[in-house]
Amino acid sequence: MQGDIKPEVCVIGLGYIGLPTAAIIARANCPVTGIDVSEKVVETINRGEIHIEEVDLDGLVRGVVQRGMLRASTQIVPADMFVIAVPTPFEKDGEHTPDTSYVMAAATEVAGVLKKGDCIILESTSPVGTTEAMRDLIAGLRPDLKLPGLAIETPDISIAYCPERVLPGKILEELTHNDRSIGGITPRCARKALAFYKRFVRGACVITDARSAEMTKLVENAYRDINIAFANELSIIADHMELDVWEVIRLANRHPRVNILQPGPGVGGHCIAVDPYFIIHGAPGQSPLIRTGREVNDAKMHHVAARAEALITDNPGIPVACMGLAFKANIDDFRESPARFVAARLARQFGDRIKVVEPHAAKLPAEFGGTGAELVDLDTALETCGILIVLVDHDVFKVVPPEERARVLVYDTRGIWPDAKGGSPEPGLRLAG
Ligand code: SAJ
Repeated sequence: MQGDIKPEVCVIGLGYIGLPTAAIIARANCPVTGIDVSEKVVETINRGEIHIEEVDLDGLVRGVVQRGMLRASTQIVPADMFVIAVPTPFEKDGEHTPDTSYVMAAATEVAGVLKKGDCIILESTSPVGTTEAMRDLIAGLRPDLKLPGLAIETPDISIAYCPERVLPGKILEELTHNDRSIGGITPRCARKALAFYKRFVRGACVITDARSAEMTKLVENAYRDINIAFANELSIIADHMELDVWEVIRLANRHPRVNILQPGPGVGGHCIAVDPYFIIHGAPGQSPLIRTGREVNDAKMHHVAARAEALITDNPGIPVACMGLAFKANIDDFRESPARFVAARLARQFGDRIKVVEPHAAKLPAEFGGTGAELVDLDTALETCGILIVLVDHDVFKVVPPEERARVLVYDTRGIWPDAKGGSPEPGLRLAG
């Protein structure tokens, strides 16, 4: 753009969303300061290195740091645009109450350096009303500034909610190409945020209000949770009726308007298993389906663990391989993982009979300590274990040929080996569901 003045940008929170976002804004030639509470994270990024695993992120960060477009700091700095990408976990009350304290802490920091004309964008997944609550907090801290939606005069500051919807493993591609909701507290705020996102987003940027944008993000993940719950419930029904759930889903999906997702050992990660509760918390009496979806997916994890326990107990002495710990295929993220839950429960019960195969892990997580379970590579597991429990559909597991798993018992919770039901000369037992 001719005569284009690049805004100075401050991205607060340099995690799985904040760091890639900071890097692609810097790539669009806006100078970015990334803020994080961790000294270690800040030092790592300032060396041009990264502290998280994500495809192509290392090269991008190295490049923008070397060009001087991205630097990290523990201290907030004045800027024109502030992008807040901090975690929104649950409170520790056991009630799945959303904890927005990190968002409010970030907003408090921003308030300290805010000047007329600045724009604040919240990206963290948040309960409906959080953006307005953040605005109210800033209004209290900075009575000298006119905040949007509180007075009829033209506000000094713009505030918007603009959620991301990227998939781990494809973050850079999806940050650039996905459509985005741009939810302004007022239409003027939305227009200001829109002009900013158009600098680095190639997908459509759709303007709305902040509350609708907050709800949209939650609804997307609740929708997926309920659809996975349907698949998981089908798998338990099929198990009860002695049907092959994968076959039933494959056939049903040939209907032009049916698209059933895949059953698994439950739903993991920090989004799909979390965000539906933000809706439930806001409307507890109005959300029975969303609540039930969560319950069905959590129950599937326990169903799988119980099924595996029965198989191992019925076959005493045989070594068991738990295949996978990650919350989904081909990633190194073990947080909130149903596979990890199942494997750890089996390790506590069956001790050194349990071997864990996880190509993305250098060691077993802490809860395996003292159980006797050990981390082994895939070849060792295939050579020494008589029971294989498939918990994650990593590509490297999918390509194990039938002859390498012919004389073993298989409990395949992901349906990665459709041939295992009788395709090999000495067919392995295949338990679905
Ligand atoms: N899963 C199944 N069966 C399926 C699909 C997924 O059991 O058919 C399981 C996975 O194994 C995993 C969990 O669900 O345990 C979640 O995996 P995912 O790939 O569905 O989603 P996430 O958590 O990696 O990312 C989601 C995405 N949301 C949607 O697809 C609606 C992503 O676009 C969001 O940006 C992300 O949540 C987020 O940050 O909110």
